[in-house]
Amino acid sequence: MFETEVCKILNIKYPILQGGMAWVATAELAAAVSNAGGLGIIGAGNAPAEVVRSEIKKAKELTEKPFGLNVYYMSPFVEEIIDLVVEERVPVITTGAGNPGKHIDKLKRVGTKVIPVVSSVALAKRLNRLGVDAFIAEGMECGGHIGELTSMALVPQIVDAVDVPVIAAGGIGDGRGMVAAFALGAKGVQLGTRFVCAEECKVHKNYKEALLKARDRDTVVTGSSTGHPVRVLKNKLARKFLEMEKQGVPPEELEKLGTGKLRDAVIEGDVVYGSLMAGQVAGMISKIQPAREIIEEIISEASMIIKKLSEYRR
Ligand code: TUI
Repeated sequence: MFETEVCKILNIKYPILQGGMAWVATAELAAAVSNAGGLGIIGAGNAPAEVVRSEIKKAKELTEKPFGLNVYYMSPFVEEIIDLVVEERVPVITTGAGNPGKHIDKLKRVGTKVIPVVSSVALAKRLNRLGVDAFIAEGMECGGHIGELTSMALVPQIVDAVDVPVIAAGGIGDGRGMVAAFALGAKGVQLGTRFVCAEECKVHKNYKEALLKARDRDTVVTGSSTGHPVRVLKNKLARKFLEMEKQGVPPEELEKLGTGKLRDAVIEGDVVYGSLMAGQVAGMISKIQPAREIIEEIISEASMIIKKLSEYRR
């Protein structure tokens, strides 16, 4: 069930990807997702290549299945990270916050699948011509660094613009979201926030508790004025950031306010002055579960929904 082109390209059982979240998506989480039949993805974030190398090696010890690495293109270490991907023969990379165009040939030569995250049709069209393997269309319901369009509007427009499979991300928290994404033309889904609440995710317990407590309107977008909008759970840091933006504080100063705050939340458990990146689905996540259970639950919900929907045709 649900064996789509995405499964074939990535050599996985279920077309479910775990977002490659900086600081959050470690080898343990990625391996657990891959072992459960999805694609686990390590988040390189701004980490130096040697730190990322040790995560890749750990993932290889924990799983025989394919896994991915998310390469964050605003990182100062992008070139070293790409060399590392080639050296370690990482099976798949997803790329965020930039254009991976110049690395595609090099990666294809060693068989690494390249899946850019896009939030607009223009970038998708450019990368489509360079021969990427698939796209992740990321709506603004996502946590972290986001674009402007909602998944509902973005996904079908990306599907129409490219000739490789599209994976939907943003606003997907369960089997209902998966079926909705498939209705829009997606051949796979990526979830971030739900996997932060996986047992194997090693974020500080305060971060998980904040997610479990969150309600529908508890995320906000900070940084719209700096050109780097970021969705986070509301807390003192987010309120201070928004207040300073309203006062017209210059982008450089605002960027300084955000530096290191994701680490403070993930590692130190600072839920007051840390950056609690989270998607709009935070309000529908109510328990900590093993990654395998999350995946199996999503698949079984999705199959039941499709069965029910088919009754509308009678
Ligand atoms: O990258 C993400 N989400 C992220 S990165 C992140 S780490 C961070 N830490 C502190 C402050 C800010 C971020 C947290 N969440 N998503 C992938 C994504 N990429 N969404 C949108 C884009 C994107 C944006 C612009 C991709 C390409 C692009 O422009 C490239 C071009 O050439 O036009």
